[in-house]
Amino acid sequence: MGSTEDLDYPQIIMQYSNGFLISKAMFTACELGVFDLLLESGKPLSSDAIAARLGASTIGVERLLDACVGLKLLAVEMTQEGALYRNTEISNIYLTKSSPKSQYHIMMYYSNTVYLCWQYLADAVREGRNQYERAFGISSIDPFGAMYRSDEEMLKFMAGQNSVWSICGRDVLAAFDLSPFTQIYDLGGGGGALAREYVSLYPNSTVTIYDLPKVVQVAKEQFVSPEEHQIAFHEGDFFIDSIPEAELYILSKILHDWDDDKCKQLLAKVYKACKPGGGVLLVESLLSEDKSGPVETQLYSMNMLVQTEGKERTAAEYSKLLGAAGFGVIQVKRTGKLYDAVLGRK
Ligand code: ASE
Repeated sequence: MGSTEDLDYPQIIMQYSNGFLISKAMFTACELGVFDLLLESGKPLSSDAIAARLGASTIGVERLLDACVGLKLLAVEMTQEGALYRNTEISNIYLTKSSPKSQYHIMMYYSNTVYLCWQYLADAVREGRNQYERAFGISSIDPFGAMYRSDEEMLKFMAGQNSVWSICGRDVLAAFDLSPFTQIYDLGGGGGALAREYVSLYPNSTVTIYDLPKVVQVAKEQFVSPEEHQIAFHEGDFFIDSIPEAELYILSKILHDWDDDKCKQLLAKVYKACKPGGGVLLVESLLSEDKSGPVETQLYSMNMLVQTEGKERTAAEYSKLLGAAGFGVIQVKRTGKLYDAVLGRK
């Protein structure tokens, strides 16, 4: 502790330098299906068996498995037949595709899309704008046009966003007693995982997912079953088309995509549509008032720079935007998790 060794190469600098190696090792094990195979198999497997089942090289797979053991994503036991690998409990829950709390899809989005954008972080910082042109050779005038540049990209984004709500959804929806509201619009509700959490927490409610037509189409086909009667859909662009009347509007990770002007425009439209006594629930990752943390939120804000027109904000900044649109009583609840909740009342 506190030796000159630490000063030569402090642990914190080494950890940060190696951060992307850690992410990529975990993402790659997910992508190749290591955790799915070990879950399915129900018994520990050798690197040879895993390589064969994954159709990958033994040399590569062995190295990946050992790194996962070092990262505590796998456990290894030595037997007479050699090393046998198995999932840890955390890997079973979060890294397998089929688990209800799977983070597989958000990891694939990070690994294959976010990662490419971060290649141009220096350019984003110099220019103060997103980097779709450099990263993908496409116009960045409409950030969601760029993010949804193909059906495959859109699907990856929707699945990724959905996976976040399987772990954070309940906390943000239970931050306030929303049971007085029964008619809800989830603006930009995408794949519907938050809507699903909502109707399960508040059984008397109906949630309408308002999103772009192509998003709604994919949500109906791939994410929400027609048996989920409390979830409905509305196709439109909330900046251009009208917003129907409701008691509560959810804007979950929407305002962080846009600059203050666009946020004010959208909130003013929501205020106009909102029933008296109704409200708007913002679900966002809040920065502390002096912006000194949390570090995850600061990093997300960098990501908003490379991918969108927005940024992460403080509770005071969101309150100001809500106030400018006409919303009165504004309450803030920090959940202690990644996403927080801000409620404005009309
Ligand atoms: C958006 C959310 C995300 C727009 C682009 C995004 C996420 C990744 N890229 O609204 C998920 C949240 N994660 C981060 C890093 O913000």
